[in-house]
Amino acid sequence: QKNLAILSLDQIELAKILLEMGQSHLFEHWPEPGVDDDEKKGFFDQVSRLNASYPRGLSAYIQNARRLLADSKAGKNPFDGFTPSVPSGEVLTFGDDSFLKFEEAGVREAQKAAFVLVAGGLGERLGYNGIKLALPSESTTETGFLQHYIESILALQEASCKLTEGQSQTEIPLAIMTSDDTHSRTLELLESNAYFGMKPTQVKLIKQEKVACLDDNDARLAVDPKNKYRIQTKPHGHGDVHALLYSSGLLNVWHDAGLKWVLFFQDTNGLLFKAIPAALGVSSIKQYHVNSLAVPRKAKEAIGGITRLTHADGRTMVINVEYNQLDPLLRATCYADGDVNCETGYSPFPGNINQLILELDPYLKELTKTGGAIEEFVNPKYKDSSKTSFKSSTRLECMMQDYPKTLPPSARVGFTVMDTWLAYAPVKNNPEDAAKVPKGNPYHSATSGEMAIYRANSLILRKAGVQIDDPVIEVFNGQEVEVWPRVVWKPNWALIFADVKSKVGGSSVISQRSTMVLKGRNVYIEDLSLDGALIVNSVEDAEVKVGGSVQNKGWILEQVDYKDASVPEEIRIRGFRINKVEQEELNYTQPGKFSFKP
Ligand code: UGB
Repeated sequence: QKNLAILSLDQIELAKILLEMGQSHLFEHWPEPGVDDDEKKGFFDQVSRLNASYPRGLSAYIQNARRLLADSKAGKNPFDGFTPSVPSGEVLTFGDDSFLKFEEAGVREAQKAAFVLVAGGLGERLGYNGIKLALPSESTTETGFLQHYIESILALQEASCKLTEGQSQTEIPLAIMTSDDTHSRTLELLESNAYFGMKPTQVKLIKQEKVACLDDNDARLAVDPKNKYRIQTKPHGHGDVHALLYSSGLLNVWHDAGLKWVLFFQDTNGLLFKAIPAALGVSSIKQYHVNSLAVPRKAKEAIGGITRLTHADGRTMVINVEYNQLDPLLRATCYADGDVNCETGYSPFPGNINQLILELDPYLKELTKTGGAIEEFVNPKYKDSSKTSFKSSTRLECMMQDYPKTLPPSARVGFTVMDTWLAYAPVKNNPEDAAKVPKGNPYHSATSGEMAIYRANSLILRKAGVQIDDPVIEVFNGQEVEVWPRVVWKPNWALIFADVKSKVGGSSVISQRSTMVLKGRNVYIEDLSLDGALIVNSVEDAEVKVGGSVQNKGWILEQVDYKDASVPEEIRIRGFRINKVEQEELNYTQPGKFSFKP
């Protein structure tokens, strides 16, 4: 009471909310006015932020927490009354006619799209000290994930405008969700690299706030152990992205600008943009309000499973069931063996890769109702079976893929399955954990993420008629991986399969030990025989034909131990470094037509 005198009117309102919500313990230890007054004001600044950043405020958070904690204590199953079954979706095969049709439709639609990158996670599982967006996606060109994403969006923007002769907007917006853990480093990465060619106004950073931690089943907010004038906070999860897009006004801006699609994606998937055009084409042709990208999933793999849930009362939805919930749900219903592979060698439930495509208009209408609030969950670690106290404080969490849970049955919710080699190779696990992944399951490490890029590019070239040697198996950081020729191209060289086909001709051959880097829009490969390293750099207006026999000592992969602290972390976590012994490097800096044939 005595401390009220030092507070502003707004702060007094907040104090009342806290008292009404049973949070008086937060002030119990406060000394007389005059002592630590700045800290006390700082406390209310924090409470004000917590209140403003949660849909319907802090009291709603506490109420939701009480309800979810009571459900958790009672052992209530979130899937009560629901029976899971295998859903049907669009299954695409790379390179066939329908794939090409979807890709073209996707490129056409792209200029009506906005991209949203969720990058607030620190990536504890990877244990990398920097932000994941700065990590090289591969070490041949050392292109970081953010750079690759931005260059892909720019290439898409250009291709889309070209295809439709610039009928509408020409700048595809990119929103990046950051958090206190990643915000300043993401901004710095963009600023120190001139936004990787994007206009700074095209990129919007939206920062998610953490949420208050909870000490007990009454949802008493936890005092920060490091500062008695602060509430302890933890991340709320990637589901925050919906509320932030709504509250920042971005969705309205995009809607008013005539955009039609919002595409969500994660921080470390170097393959993703190979899948995006076709997936967007599916959304457009099938008129999906929600389209989730999926890949065949190995049973027990740490990615959610897309499942049809049918309730006893007739309700039905197609939704991601998170990996830790899928097995118990299946066992408790009609799949006695739980999450196991079927005769295809994969789980019958496709794997969610958290790439969502939402149609903007119905999305905005829904968020106008909900404010972007997403169904949450709580995962307290109880001290004992009485479930009355926690080992450490907990908090509510939410996931962006749970957005469809609140949609009416009339919503058109679908999914698109693509080959894993084409669409999904995230970098999530540290070398030690990756090496322990059960045999046959993906490592999801920096090593496998990089190798997957070479494999995808090699397979795409093969499909376009280039003869590519088979890979060899090598072990890096305890992980057995296929090593294909290190083929890398910039997104503006080829975005979709039709681009690749138009840029390789004749009969070309690439040996397994080769490296090929293509930087330049108009580089054409014709009758090339490559055994070594070939690097082509060319300006926009140069048209370059590369062929003939290129042979040199090439670039060699050398083993590195992840425990060797003398090696930079980015390299160590892959288990190899590239020794650039010898290469043919071609640089075309002037406009004109050129031909290279040694
Ligand atoms: N992220 C945020 O932006 N904010 C947060 O508070 C937390 C994360 P993780 P997760 O693709 O393999 C997801 O930690 O959550 C960003 C799906 O739920 O890498 O364990 C973070 O920066 C799962 O169904 O993954 O699992 C990153 O970009 C499956 O699809 C993204 O959110 C799995 O990803 C994902 O965070 C997968």
